[in-house]
Amino acid sequence: MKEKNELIGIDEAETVALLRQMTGDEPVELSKRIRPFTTLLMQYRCAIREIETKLHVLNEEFSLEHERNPIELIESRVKEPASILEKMKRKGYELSVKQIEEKLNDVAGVRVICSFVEDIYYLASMLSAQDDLEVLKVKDYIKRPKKNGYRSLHLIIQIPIFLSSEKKYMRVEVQFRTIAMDFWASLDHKLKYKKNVKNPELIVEELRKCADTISKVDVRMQEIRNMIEEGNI
Ligand code: 0O2
Repeated sequence: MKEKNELIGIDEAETVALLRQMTGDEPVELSKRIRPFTTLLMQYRCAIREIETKLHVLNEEFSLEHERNPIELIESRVKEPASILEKMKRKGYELSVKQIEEKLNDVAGVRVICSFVEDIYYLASMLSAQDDLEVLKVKDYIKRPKKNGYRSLHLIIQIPIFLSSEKKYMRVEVQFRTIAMDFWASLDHKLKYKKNVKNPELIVEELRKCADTISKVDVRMQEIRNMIEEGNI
């Protein structure tokens, strides 16, 4: 029976068969060769679980104290093998498991969709303050949006996972954004795949304008919430 490794989302037998077709190597050899890669992906999956648990704890505690959830949704993924290989090639890195681990920050990704902009900074600072992890890099695309209008707060976090025979530090990219920022980013992502767009500059400019409008709505929503909490309305 064909077994799919649900945890890492890779069908190992299928991958081996594909590689065999491409290289003509024996399945046993190939299976041995891809094992370090599938092991690495499993470890990233475990690191994601650690981060998710921390976020759920913060969400539970906050909702008990404030009677609302700061987190709307958490979406996690381990980057697809094809995207990993594409990024390694694009950046000109040597293709090896060691280099993937050393060079890429976003093999493990956690996206936290928040209700309000203030919730993003609250959660990010609570998470960053935890003493079993280290924040390696912060990219604040909310305070400094990308030229195309993209907004999110990105943290590269290093967190330990406890395996049967070792403690290993893994990197996870955590993206925080509001529902509105997520709405924009997912449409932007879809539109990027559209081919033969006649006037790409115009589309880029229109998308940037939409991002600015959405950002104003986020600010207004935050103000309304503050008014309600202060009892002014
Ligand atoms: P996917 O499908 O989400 O994995 P780095 O070398 O990692 O420091 P990089 O990769 O340019 O440099 O990092 P950056 O700028 O922090 O962006 C990484 C991720 O942020 C992207 O991952 C997207 O998820 C998101 N992102 C960044 N810019 C944009 C944008 O303009 N539009 C949208 N929709 N998302 C964006 P991937 O690997 O591109 O894709």
